[in-house]
Amino acid sequence: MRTETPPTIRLEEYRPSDHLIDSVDLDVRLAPRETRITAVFALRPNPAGEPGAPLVLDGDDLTLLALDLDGQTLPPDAYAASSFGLTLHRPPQRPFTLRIETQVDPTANTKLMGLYRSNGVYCTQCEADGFRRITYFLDRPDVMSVYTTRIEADRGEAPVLLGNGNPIETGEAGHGRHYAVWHDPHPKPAYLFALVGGRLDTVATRFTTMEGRAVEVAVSVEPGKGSRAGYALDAVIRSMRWDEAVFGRAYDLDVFNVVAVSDFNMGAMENKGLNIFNDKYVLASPETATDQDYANIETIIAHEYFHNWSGNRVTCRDWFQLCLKEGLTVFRDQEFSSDMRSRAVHRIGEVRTLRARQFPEDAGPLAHPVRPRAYAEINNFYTATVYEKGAEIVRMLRTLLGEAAFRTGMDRYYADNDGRAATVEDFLDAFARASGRDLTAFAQWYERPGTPRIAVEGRYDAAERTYALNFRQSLPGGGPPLVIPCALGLVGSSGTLAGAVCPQVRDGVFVLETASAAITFAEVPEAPVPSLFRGFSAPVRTEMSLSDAERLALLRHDADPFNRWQSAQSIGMRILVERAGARAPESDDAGPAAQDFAGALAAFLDTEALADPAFAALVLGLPGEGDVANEIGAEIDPDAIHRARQTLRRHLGRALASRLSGLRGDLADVPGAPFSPDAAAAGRRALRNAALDLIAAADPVVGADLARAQLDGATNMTDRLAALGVLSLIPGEAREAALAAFGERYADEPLVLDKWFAIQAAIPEEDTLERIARLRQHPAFSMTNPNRVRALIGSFGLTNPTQFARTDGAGFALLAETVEMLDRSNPQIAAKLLTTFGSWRMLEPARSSKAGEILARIRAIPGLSRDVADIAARTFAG
Ligand code: B3K
Ligand code: ZN
Repeated sequence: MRTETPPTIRLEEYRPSDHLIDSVDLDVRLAPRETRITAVFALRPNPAGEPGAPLVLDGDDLTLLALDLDGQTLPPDAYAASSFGLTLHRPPQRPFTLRIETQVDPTANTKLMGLYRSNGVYCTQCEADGFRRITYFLDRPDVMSVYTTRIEADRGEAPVLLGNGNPIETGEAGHGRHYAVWHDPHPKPAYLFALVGGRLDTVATRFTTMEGRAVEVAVSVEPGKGSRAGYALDAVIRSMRWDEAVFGRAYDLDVFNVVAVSDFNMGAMENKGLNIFNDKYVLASPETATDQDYANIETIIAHEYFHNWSGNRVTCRDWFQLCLKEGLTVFRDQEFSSDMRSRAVHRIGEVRTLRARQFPEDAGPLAHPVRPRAYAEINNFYTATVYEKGAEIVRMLRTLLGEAAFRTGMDRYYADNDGRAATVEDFLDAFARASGRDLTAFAQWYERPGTPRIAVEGRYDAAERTYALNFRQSLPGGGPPLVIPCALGLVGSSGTLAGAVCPQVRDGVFVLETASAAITFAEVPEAPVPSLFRGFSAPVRTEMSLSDAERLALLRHDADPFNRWQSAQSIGMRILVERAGARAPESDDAGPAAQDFAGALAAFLDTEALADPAFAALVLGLPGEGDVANEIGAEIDPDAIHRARQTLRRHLGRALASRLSGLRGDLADVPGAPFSPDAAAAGRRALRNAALDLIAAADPVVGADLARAQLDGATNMTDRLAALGVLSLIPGEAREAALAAFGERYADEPLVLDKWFAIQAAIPEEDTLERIARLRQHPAFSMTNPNRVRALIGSFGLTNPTQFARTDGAGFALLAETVEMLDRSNPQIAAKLLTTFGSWRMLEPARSSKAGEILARIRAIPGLSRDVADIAARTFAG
């Protein structure tokens, strides 16, 4: 591990590479401990670079075995090599060939970056800078090359050999070894390189593109798990079809491979023609996967596939432009999932994620613009801001330009930048030209951190029949105003007031471009309730003092489902914030506002629950404890928030009890009916289980009985896990017995055990720390598997606020110990875990001072990785 302070890399210091590599020929001879890589590069000086500059190749933990230039061995004074780089002091000023032989140890590679082994399967992860752990290279996304890869391995150990592009040759290599050669005709940056070698089961099918290309589509998984790969395979086909229909983008190779491995740092990776996945996002069966798992698989399969155009065909000039591929591709996967499922329900889910993950990031010490301007460690910038807020920017662009101009702009972006490494400016330029609009002011969204606040006031003039709205925007850091599309409408006593007109509102959208603005609606027959930011048309916080009665009117009548849900959330939030702020004790009675709220929910359930169960389940779901903490924003007391939420859940559970059990009956599965993971069936399960949760909150005895019965009779993991989750919150023998039985039943199913670890880590009780200590000794737990660590330790930090932020500091200490331990083997995962401290300064003083002490202790650990040192420094400083 290197100890010197790494330099900060800055956007304004971008310079093109002094050299280019047109082609890369690799010969990779796989072996568990000594894999040898022979790389032949066709190099030339970059006309846009500095003439005569040295050639500085990146490396990371490499052993150099041999080096020659145009077939000639280089004299020792011509170059300098270490395991972290290779420099040719005076490279030729003409095209030349460099041949480099390196050796790596895939078995010892616990960072899971570069070439490593997962359960015996050789695989690679190169984004952002893992290729330099395979060979020396110009490891930057604006150096694009055509790759040919020969992969050789022991046939018994690795009968399946996969690479980027198309397969062109296979054969015997002697001594029980064989090889495959893959050629990828599309120039690409090194971060998209991949190979796989191992024993794998494959399911496959064919897809013919709209251009008539027959594509072999395959999903490969660890042996014995092929029966769980079908849903992912189908999701690939639906993604291919959708990208053709909606964006006019066809696949461009003869094969498309997805491979699932069990040790993976993130969700998946879009390597050209060879997407490699965390198996959590591929494997699914009714017995092992929840509805959420199915939905995640569908989304992530689509996301990685869509990168083939938004990321691979058009890639990023440098890592500051990461949102160019990630924000855009998240937007594309969100649209896909919305088309596959319920658009309204999906949008609510997107916004919940944004608020739970991105808003706190944007309000804390790790806040950064969607396009950051500086970084010390790029792997720490694969954030909710770059991904989720990045997607919101693309969505706003579509709202501003309209569907047609947006699509024209996308086409232009692809046409102008195909095969290039592009920038955010290139992206916006395509839309500006397609629409004739000046997007200079809009571009500020990429540059400014922090969530804008929009304060709104409304005034009705009965005599004039007008309604005036005043908007005022403010950004945490100050600065010029942003361009903010606000989709809106006015709602009257029986629905949207369609006759109300306002010249500044076009197609239902008002664009706020100045620090403040006033607009007036005419022909308003009655005092309306404004429905603002319909569909969450901008990633902002809205401040408007509506009464509960007005919010309930929106819940009843608004044409916009998002705002119907939002109004229920806002009422719940107000009650929770008030009780938590007053440090109120837990109680059976949550007060008069909660009574009205329950009454409105009862009416809502009576009229709508069966028509759209998925939506009803969302309306019933109160804001989470983290959401309430974010709303309070200072001097947070997680225990007070927990008590407030318990009180309101109990109150609603009691008030709605008979309806909730009625719904559970109405929504019961037909006995013997086959399982379907589709949105309609999942929606019924969601409402049934939301009802169970509230019933149990109101009456733990009844709840425990129902949950036990559901656990025993469940025919799918969604129902089983929901029941276990309910039981896990009711202390006693029954809980312990249920947990033990579940653990035994799924002892050989690591992905199911992850759910079991996570449920236990979330128990809001004093002895959860001891429980976690016990679970760390469980035979299935492993510190080297990122999914296990995230399930047990990560989810403790993210989903158990009362125990993570304990006043004695023991919860923080558990995270810190894990970070310290993991930093030695897998710094990326360690750094990610450490980000759970992001909101520490918002805690009440007793807790924040403990968190501060522990952060200071982490910072002082000698030899910290760059990943962890960077997060620790920024978290502490902010
Ligand atoms: N592009 C990858 C993420 C790589 C993360 C590197 N630390 C997956 C994705 O966003 O599709
Ligand atoms: Zn992505």
